[in-house]
Amino acid sequence: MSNSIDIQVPDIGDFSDVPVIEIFVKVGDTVKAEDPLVSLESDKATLDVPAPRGGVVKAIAVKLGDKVSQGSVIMQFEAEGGAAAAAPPAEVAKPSVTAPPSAVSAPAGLAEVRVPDIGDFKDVPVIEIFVKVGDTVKAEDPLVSLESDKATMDVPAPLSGVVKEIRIQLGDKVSQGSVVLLLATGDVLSAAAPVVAVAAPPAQAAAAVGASVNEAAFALAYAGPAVRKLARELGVDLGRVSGSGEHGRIVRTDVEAFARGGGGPAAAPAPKPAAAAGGGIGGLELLAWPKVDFAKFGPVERKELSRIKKISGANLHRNWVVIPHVTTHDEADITELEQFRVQMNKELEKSGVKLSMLPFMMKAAVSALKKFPEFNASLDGQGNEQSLVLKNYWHIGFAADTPNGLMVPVIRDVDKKTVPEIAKEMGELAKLAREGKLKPDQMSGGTFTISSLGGIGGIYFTPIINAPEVAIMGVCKSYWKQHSSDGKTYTSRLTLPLSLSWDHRVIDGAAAARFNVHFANVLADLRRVLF
Ligand code: CAO
Repeated sequence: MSNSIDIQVPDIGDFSDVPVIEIFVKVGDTVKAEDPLVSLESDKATLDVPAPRGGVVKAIAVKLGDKVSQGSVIMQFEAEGGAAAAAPPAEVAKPSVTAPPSAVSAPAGLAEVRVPDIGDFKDVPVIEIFVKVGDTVKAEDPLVSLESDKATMDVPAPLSGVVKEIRIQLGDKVSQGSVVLLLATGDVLSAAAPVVAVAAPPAQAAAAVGASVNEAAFALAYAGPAVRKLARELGVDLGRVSGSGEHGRIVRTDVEAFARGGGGPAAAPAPKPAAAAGGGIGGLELLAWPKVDFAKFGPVERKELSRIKKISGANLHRNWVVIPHVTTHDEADITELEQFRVQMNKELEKSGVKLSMLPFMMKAAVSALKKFPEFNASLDGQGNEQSLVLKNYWHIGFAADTPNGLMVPVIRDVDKKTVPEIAKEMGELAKLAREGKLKPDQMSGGTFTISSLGGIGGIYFTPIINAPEVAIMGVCKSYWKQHSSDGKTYTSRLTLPLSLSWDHRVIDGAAAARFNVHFANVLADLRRVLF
């Protein structure tokens, strides 16, 4: 009897036709259960497929770039202990994130969702629970958030299903393998679960204060889970490793070469355009941060930075360092628009929708972005391979001030929505942001951001670009300004100060000035939106 078994891609959520980006083994290798076999990359996540059991690799059925889905055969193993030792059904009935995956399907049941590999962290408190019993979740929806002294991370759902029981409470301390909740799954279950997505949206990325390893850069580095694990084992600061894989992805050999003391592609040379590559920023040789005993000079209190502040801080810092920002100031005459807004608010009084200036600005932004498409774009790739991705959709983010810090919800397809529709959605998203309930997909996909301090004050400021976007419009409080077209007669006009920050790698000063003029002209006369 042959004891050869097929190794298949396990349940990988909603992903199908995902390319194989790395193969970790070769024919003849002996592997242990849970050793990574291949790495897959969708547009949302990088996942490793671990060995469901130990054995010797007899054949590899895929090559780099092949597209696979759940059930695709990737390898044949000569199984340890013969075919009779194939994954026992008992293990399959209660799959968990950390359990060795099985390619075998089993009847519907309860999945125990456990804390996945979270590096060296142990006994980390649960700081947020995003779901309740009865909620339906999709694979990769965040379930709970953990916060150590170094990092904040979300545990995503490994499978789709319905939450049956929550096994932890806020403040409970958990480690890898701790059961978080029970999930009732669909008709077909696999014991496998995707390893935590490393290409996770910023909300899932760890923000940190590093000692020898820069945790924020580590979290942002473009690498798969197996490579991250290896980097942890070897004590390699991933943020300083250059990737030799496609699009600058860091592969095993890069980490190994770096650990050996540099050389080859992993020598961590000059700072790379991390915003485009997804990698960390190396090469900044700065003085150590001043260490001051503040209490020597007077009484002090110490306050933890909020989770949002840590995450947004790491992102803002990267964007500010990597992007050559320039800010161009201008002003818009909104005298007529303000009258129209007041009038429309009277007409809409019963609808419950209240219009501020911001939804009108969103419409003006779309008009300007359509006229100047390089503002609705992102840089992709690095070096000679770098190109500009021009987007044919107009999703506008807006900075929202929340008790926990700055968040940027995104309104999709602003071009297709009316001003009251935008205002309503903005109100809902701002409320969710203030309650800390925004989901990652409500903060992703933006093509341009508006940061309005108009309700508060100020005249001009220099907003930081929300990478990978290439421009952001900052707006301050409108004020009455004396205006003259001939230097003799003056009229008072309601004036809105504008501050457009733009990425000088993509945009030139003349284009930025034209963008502002068009934006201001549209606000001065909204009929221009039609052109
Ligand atoms: N000039 C004058 N008044 C303005 C104005 C402007 N440019 N923009 C808004 N206002 C007024 C509004 O009309 C409203 O007046 P009433 O109370 O009389 O109706 C008041 O200011 C408050 O507006 P708002 O802030 O509630 O509404 P908004 O649509 O303008 O903004 C939101 C919504 C979520 C963007 C805003 O509340 C917010 O959080 N802004 C801060 C953004 C921020 O922090 N940016 C900095 C990022 S960089 O660190």
